[in-house]
Amino acid sequence: MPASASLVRSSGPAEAEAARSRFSTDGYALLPGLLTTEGLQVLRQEALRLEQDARRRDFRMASMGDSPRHMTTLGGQVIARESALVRALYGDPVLRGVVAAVTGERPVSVPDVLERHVLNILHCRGDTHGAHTDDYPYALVLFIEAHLAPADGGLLEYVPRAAALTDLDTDKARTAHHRAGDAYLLRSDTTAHRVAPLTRPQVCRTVLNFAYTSHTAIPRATPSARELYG
Ligand SMILES: O=C(O)CCC(=O)C(=O)O
Ligand SMILES: [Fe+2]
Repeated sequence: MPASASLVRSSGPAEAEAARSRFSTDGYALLPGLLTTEGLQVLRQEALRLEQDARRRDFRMASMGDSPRHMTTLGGQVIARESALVRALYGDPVLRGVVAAVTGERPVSVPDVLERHVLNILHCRGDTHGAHTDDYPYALVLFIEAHLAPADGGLLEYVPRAAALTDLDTDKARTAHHRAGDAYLLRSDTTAHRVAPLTRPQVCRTVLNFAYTSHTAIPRATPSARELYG
């Protein structure tokens, strides 16, 4: 396995400062090209291997305003067992340094392995990861496959400083487009967010979501993770 430091690019001071400032005002920060060319290649292979164990999910989530889930997922408990690479990357000091620089807090592994690192795959027209907030404060989302132009759907939609899911349908909502190799950090427990439906067939959006908590976070558990990844 390659040293995980070679998989992730650490940012320069100006870039880190821009991300920190954006995160503190909006609860969102883009980390463009966080994965190195090698990192993207290695994680792509790993995701393709892990995808074989992933499960199709099509339901509405009652605890999140009945928002839809049409996606294929693999939970952290399987990934922890099957992927030394993802386990190592989740704990990688360079990656955690990026999270600490942007959030201003030292990231701590979430206690529930199911939610620690998950794989989310959208690959059919209409696939969507509907409105929700996460159980833990920080989500670092790494883009593994993103064969998408903005018009193809799959945009992240989020509402800065608002946890009410209904705000996603107002003009308070923002959108963000990402390419393979990009990442973003989201203040995911207090920022309503969702992924817009794919509008075309033969496009694909695969992400790895790393959840982190902090020593100051108030523990909160909803049934949502077990419904989507259990
Ligand atoms: O795919 C994304 O951009 C969002 C993922 C997400 O919100 C989650 O896994 O909780
Ligand atoms: Fe989320």
